[in-house]
Parts: sequence; C-alpha cells; structure tokens
Amino acid sequence: MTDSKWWQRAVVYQVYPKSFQDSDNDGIGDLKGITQRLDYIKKLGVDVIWLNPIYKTSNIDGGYDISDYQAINPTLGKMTDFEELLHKAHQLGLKVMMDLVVNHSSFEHEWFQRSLVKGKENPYRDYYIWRDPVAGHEPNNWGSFFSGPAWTYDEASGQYYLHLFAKEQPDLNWDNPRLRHSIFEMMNWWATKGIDGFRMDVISFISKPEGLPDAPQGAQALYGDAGALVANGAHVHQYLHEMNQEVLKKHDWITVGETAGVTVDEALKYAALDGSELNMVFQFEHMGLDGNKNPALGKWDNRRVGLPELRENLVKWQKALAGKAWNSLYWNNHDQPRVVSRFGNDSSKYRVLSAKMLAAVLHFMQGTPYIYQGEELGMTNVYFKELADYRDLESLNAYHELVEQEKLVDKQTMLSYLQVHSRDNARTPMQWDDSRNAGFSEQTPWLQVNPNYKKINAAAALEDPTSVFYFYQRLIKLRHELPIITEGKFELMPENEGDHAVFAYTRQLAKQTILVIANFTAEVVTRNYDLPHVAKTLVKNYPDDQKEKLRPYEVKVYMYED
Ligand code: TEU
Repeated sequence: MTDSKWWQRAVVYQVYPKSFQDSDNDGIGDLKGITQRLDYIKKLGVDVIWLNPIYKTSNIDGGYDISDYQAINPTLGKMTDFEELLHKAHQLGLKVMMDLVVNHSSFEHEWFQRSLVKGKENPYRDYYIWRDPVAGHEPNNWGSFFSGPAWTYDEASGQYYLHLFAKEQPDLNWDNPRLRHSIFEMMNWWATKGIDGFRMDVISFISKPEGLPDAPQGAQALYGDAGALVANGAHVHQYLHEMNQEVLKKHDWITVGETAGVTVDEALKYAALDGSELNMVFQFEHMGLDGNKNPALGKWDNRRVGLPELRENLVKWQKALAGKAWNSLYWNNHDQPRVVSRFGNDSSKYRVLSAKMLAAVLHFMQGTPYIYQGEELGMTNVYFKELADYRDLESLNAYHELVEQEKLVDKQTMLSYLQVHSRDNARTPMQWDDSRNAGFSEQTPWLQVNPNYKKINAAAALEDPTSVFYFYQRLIKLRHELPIITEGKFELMPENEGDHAVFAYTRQLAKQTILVIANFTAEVVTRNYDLPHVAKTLVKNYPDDQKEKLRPYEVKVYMYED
C-alpha cells in the first residue's frame, strides 16, 4: 500500500446502542448487547465501530444531551462494560470511535447547574451563552432545530440561555478558553481509556457570530434560520486547531466532524490532508435535496429526489476534495431515513437489488464509507401510522408546531412526511432473527420493531449467499485489497451527465481503471459503455451480464488495465 492513512482505507460501522441488542431485557439496547454481537460486526469485515453517545444523559434526545461526559448511561451499562466492549473489540481487530457532543451539554450537567448562578465571580456562568432580554423578548429571532425559539428564559437570573437544539441542551460557550480547556481535558481522559477516535456532533456550530445578530427569516417561517449563521463560524477553525494541538495530534485516531452546513471550501479546512484539524467531515448537502421547498417546513416533505440532482451533488464533493481533503461516504445514519426506502425501492421485488446497487455506488467512491446498523440487511423505513408510534422529539415537536400550533400542514400530510423523514425510521431495533421482537429483546422494545423483521433479519441474511449482507462484505473486502478504491481518481463518465436513470463513473490509478454502472430506476434501459475485452467483473447484483441492457436497479462494476 502506498502512503494512504489507515482511516482512509477503513470502513466504519455505526451502532445506535439503544437499538442494537438488549442483553438484560429491559427493552433497551445496551453495551453488553453490543459486546455479544461483535462477532457479527467482525464478520462483515469493517474496521471501526462508531458508537452513538453512551454517556450519562437526561435522555431527551437519544443521548445527545449529556449530563456527565465521563460516566456511562446506567441504562446502557457500567464503565466496566464499556472497558470490556473496548477490549473485546480490540482483540477482534476492531477500533472504537466515540461520539463527542460538545456544542451543547445537558441542562443537568454540573457545569450548567453551576452556571445558573449569575455573577462575574462565577466561572461557570460563562461556560454557556447567557443574554439579557431585548425589549422584554428573546435576545434574537433564532429558532431551535427542534421547534420553538432557541432561547429559554431563566426567572431566577432574569436572563435567557441559548440552545440551538432542545431547551434541555444548552449551548456551550466555546469563546471561553476555560471551557475549551475543560473539554480537551475530558477528551484526553478518554484517550487514556484506549479509545480510537471521535465523531464530533455539530462541531461546525461551536463558534457563534459576534453579537448574535438576527438570522434570515423566510415568509411563513416562525423563526430566523440560526443554522445559516452559526455554521462555520469565525473561530471554528481556530478552536479545532487548538483541539488538534491539545488532543488529536497525540493519538493515531480517526476523527470525523459532523459539519452541518459545511460547504466545499469549509470542508477543505476541516478535513485538510495536512492533518491540522480533523480527518474528515460528514457533509449534508445530499441529505437535504428532498427537503421541503417551503423553508417554513424545513426537511418535512414526501418528495423523492431525482438521480440528476443527487449525482451532481455527489460528484461535486468527489471532485472538490480530491487530493486536498478527505470525505466520508454515507447514505444514512441515526438521523436519516433508511437508504433503500429513500433513494432505492423497498418493495419486495426490488429491495435487495436496489440496496446492493446503492451500496456499490457508495463504496466505490473516494472517502471513508460508513454503514449504519441494519443497512447491511437492507432494513427499510418503518411506516408508522400514528403519531403515538413515534418517540423522537424532533418528529413530535415538529408535528405539534406545524400541525396543531401553526396549521401549516394537515394531520395526514404531516404523518406522511414523518413516514418518509422521521429519525425513528433509523432507530427501530436491529432485526436479528424472526423470533419475538426480532431477537432484539424479550421485553417490549422502547420503539416498535419494524413488522418486516420476519423476512428481513440477520439470521436469514447469513444463510443466504446472495444476501445484501454478503454483498457489503464483498465491497469491504475489495476496498481492503485494492488501493485504487481508496486512492483512484474519480471521473463521471462524460456521457452520463444529465442521464435520468444511470450513474456511471470511473476510478483510476496508474494503469488500472474501475468502471461503475448503476441503474437507479425500475425501468430497463440501454446504455453502451465501451468496455475493453479484458475487463473483469468485480461485483454485480444480477446473476448474469446482459451487456448494454440494464435491468431495474442493476449495478455492474468492472476493472481493467491499459
Ligand atoms: O444532529 C445534528 C443535526 O444537524 C440535526 O439537526 C440533524 O440535521 C437532524 O437531526 C436531522 O433531522 C446531531 C445528532 O446527530 C442528532 O442526533 C442530535 O439530535 C443533534 O446533533 C443534537 O445533538
């Protein structure tokens, strides 16, 4: 292998602990459950596990509201359970990346509790962002990402505090060097435990604009769009450089910034190959393409995005970062709908075909691929019918605000939007087998299991050599064997631009070329890509190859040498 870094050659598997495996039958997944399933993850062939937050939490946002950064959520287990998980993972050659949630803490965190006391002599007051009311109102027009204003008034001190997310998630004040020092200290403490890196939650939001001005506000919108102002703030790169010096450069870690609102130019800084900030970013543009055209509704819609728009975006990122910075590759995560339902086709006829097609398209691009638990089984959206089925506060709050309070959409329409975009689609329990509750738990799970578990489950996949699982296993193995998949130059096939059905691109390294041809539709189409006779097939999702004829969701990947 040439000079690529280990995390550039790696594949990451994301585990949402609450929904992975319940070992003590309380209906909630836990650390021991994950440890029990490490062999399964190992079998897939990935290199790294990313664990969504497992820390002590007020548990209003799936653990993204941390009340103690150095303690384990008792519902998930004990510190010794974590140590055991880490140890077993390492024995199997798997690395463990933790979630770092430091744009905000929980309101129950000791820092926030201490910060409630107003006064210059209280060092903790300035750990958060407190402001006086302006004309008896919130200090500015910002809305929270989880509905309502981004400010909550504290009677006792007569000031508001800022929370870009729920009111139980107060934003930390990164302009305060003491706060930054406390965070770096905490990160170094985790390093001593032997972890292998951090995924950094909304790290692009940590530097707020000077003076906290009002944000642009769309016609029907209730609040200003804070996201537009807080993303990639003036000091974010300075703070990440500092973190790099104080923490990251001391470890051979994998680091990925969840950089909501990141542009290509900003990504070139966050994820520059010189290693001065982070290894890579999660960009969100391809996740926003099917959002509502009406900004007042944000992501809530049920429209599908066409291939041309999706491809244009992915290609843009492939090209812009090449040779300068590093990207991650993902189709879904714990905040997003299931990929096969969103960009593929989850009908029984096409589910497996389209899941494989999407997998191949992603895994042959340049970047570090992330697989979200269950994606390797072709798990689908859950299609809940009632509001009462949902647990996620983003979905519930949005429903109340948009349907009941503002009456911007009717009930049925909003329920259809939730079916498409609710984060709970990703969070239904992992489907292990066809026994009760999909083998996830003996108890009623905290969120209902997708009723399709009888058919779609890990046990069935492992018995079927043509399953989505083994297709992913092959993609991962190829990445480990062929440097071209990590390093090769990406090119869209020139005739592919504007094609409504087919995505075709090449990767190239020295004399080698890989050609990926994928049909994103349920139509049969004909495309003639000149292929040298010597080309061998690396993967395909139909048993045979009918050359220029591409069947529904067909994908073919060839490799040849000049
Ligand atoms: O998500 C950040 C983020 O950008 C969200 O607003 C995301 O766009 C939304 O969830 C999609 O519907 C991160 C975490 O991944 C998410 O689970 C947390 O709720 C959020 O930060 C707050 O910590």
